Amino acid sequence: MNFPADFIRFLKAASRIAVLTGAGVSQESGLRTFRDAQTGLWAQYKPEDLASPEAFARDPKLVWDWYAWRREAMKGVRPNPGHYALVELEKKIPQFTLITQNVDGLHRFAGSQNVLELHGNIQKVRCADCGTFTEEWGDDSETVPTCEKCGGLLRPDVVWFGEALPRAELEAAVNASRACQVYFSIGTSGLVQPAASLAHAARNNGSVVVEINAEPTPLTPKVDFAFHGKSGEILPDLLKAVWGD
Ligand code: BV8
Ligand code: ZN
Repeated sequence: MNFPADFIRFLKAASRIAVLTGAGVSQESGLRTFRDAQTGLWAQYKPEDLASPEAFARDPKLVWDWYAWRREAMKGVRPNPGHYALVELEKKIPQFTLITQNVDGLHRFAGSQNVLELHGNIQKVRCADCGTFTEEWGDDSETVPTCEKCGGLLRPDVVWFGEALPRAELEAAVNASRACQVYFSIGTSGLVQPAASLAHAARNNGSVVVEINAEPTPLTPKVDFAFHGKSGEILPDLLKAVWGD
């Protein structure tokens, strides 16, 4: 991939960079993206219909099983070159904030340090009533495991549609987007709020906005630079073009 000279100059001079990633950066690790069709038993369901408090209230077992299936599908899944390129980028930039919508934990697994998980983490489980986190739970296939402390139902520690994002992470993400010199939107369709609005906070603060995505999105017409292709290929190319490694 060739990068424009002014883009390379911006990056070389940048000391404050914010990055928002979505499911697209995990696609080359073998994880289907949020809007890819679901497979097998789950093909009949739309993720948005399962990832909600209403769905969990209506049929907790169905929702619990869906997350158990997704956790199972993640076993053996490893970060790809795109994740590792972001680890390298963080080492080069004094103030680097990695904001992710992904719940797969692959950025931390790859070695990224300053990661804001806006939508939680699918590997973590908490009590729906008292909020107590738990590392292990019964695997009774008939019922949803319950909290040892209060008997409440356990649930994945992710943000469902209609639920508020974790305040500290969202605040840090907004501040990073407002303060950065360069903002990257990588592997996200830019449809989910409020994550999608971070790019506008960056634009309003005069940041250079860059999109790296397999296909155009509603953000594409508003960015300064758009690179369409696989993030697992473009990001390593970018590191090479700007820093030679
Ligand atoms: C909230 C965790 C309020 C769960 C997720 C109407 C208008 C505007 C907004 C709304 C509306 N109605 C409702 C809302 C709000 C709603 C929302 O935004 N809905 C959308 C769908 C319209 N938002 C919420 O409900 C949020 N909460 O607003 O609360 C509130 C406030 C105070 C108090 C109470 C309530 C909560 C949103 C969080 C939902 N949880 N995940 C789980 O995972 O099970 S979101 C889910 O979608 C995933 O986290 C995912 O990351 C996220 C976004 O999807 P993407 O990451 O973008 O993935 P997608 O598949 O869409 O795109 C992938 C892209 O990658 C594609 O473009 C593809 O081309 C590209 N790609 C593929 N391969 C590659 C690639 N790119 C590069 N390289 C590749 N190899
Ligand atoms: Zn409890």
